[in-house]
Amino acid sequence: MPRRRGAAGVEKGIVARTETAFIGIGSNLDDPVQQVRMAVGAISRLSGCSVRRCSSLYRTRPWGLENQPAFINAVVKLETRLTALQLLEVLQALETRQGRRRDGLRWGPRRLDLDILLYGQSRIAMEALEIPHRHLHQRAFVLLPLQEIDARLPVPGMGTVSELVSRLDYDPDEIEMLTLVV
Ligand code: A4P
Ligand code: MG
Repeated sequence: MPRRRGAAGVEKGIVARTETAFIGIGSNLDDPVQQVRMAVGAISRLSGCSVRRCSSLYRTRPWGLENQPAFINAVVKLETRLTALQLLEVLQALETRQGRRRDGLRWGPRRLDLDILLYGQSRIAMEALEIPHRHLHQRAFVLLPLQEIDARLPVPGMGTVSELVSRLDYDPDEIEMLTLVV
C-alpha cells in the first residue's frame, strides 16, 4: 500500500513524484574548491536525486564568525524523489563521508557543509529541519548563486530570489564569482 505524502514532504517514505530542491554547499578547509567539486559529484550520484543545475563557485567572506579562512560556496538545483528528511539524512552522511567534523563550534570552519535551502514550495519548521533555510534571506553567499540559477524563483513567504537580493545589505567585496569550472 503506497504511503501518503505529507503536505511538506516531511514524513518518511517515498515521494511519488519528484520535488525540486536547492542545496547550498560550503567549504573553507582542506582545499575548499576540491571539496565543493567532490560534493557536487557525490550529490549527483545520490540515489533518487538528479542534479539539474550548478551555480558558479564563489569565494566568500566568512559570515557569522569572521576569524576563519574564506569559504568557497555554490548552490545546486536537484530533482529528488526523497522526502525532505531523507534528503537531510543523506546529505549529512555525505558531509561525514567527506570528513566533516562536528566540534560544536557554530558557524566555525568546516570541510563541507550542505544545507537544504528550499524544497519545492514547502515550509518546514522543525528543529532538525527548517525550510526555507533560516538564514537564506540574509546571506549573499546563498542568494547570489541562487539568483544565477533562477532569479525569479519564489521563496515561500519572502518574494522572489531577485527581490531578496535587492533587499540584501552586503558589501560587494565579500563575494567573488570565480571563473573555475565545477
Ligand atoms: N538544520 C535545520 N535546518 C536545516 C537545513 N535547512 N539544512 C539542522 C541543513 N540542516 C538544517 O547544522 C546544525 C543543524 O541544523 C543540523 O543538525 C540540522 O539538523 P550543522 O551543519 O550541524 O551545523 P552548522 O552548519 O555549524 O550550523 P548552522 O547553524 O546550520 O550553520 P549554517 O547556517 O550552515 O552556517 N560563511 C560563508 N561565507 N559561507 C558559508 O558557507 N557557513 C556557515 C555555517 C557560517 N558562515 C559561512 C558559511
Ligand atoms: Mg549547516
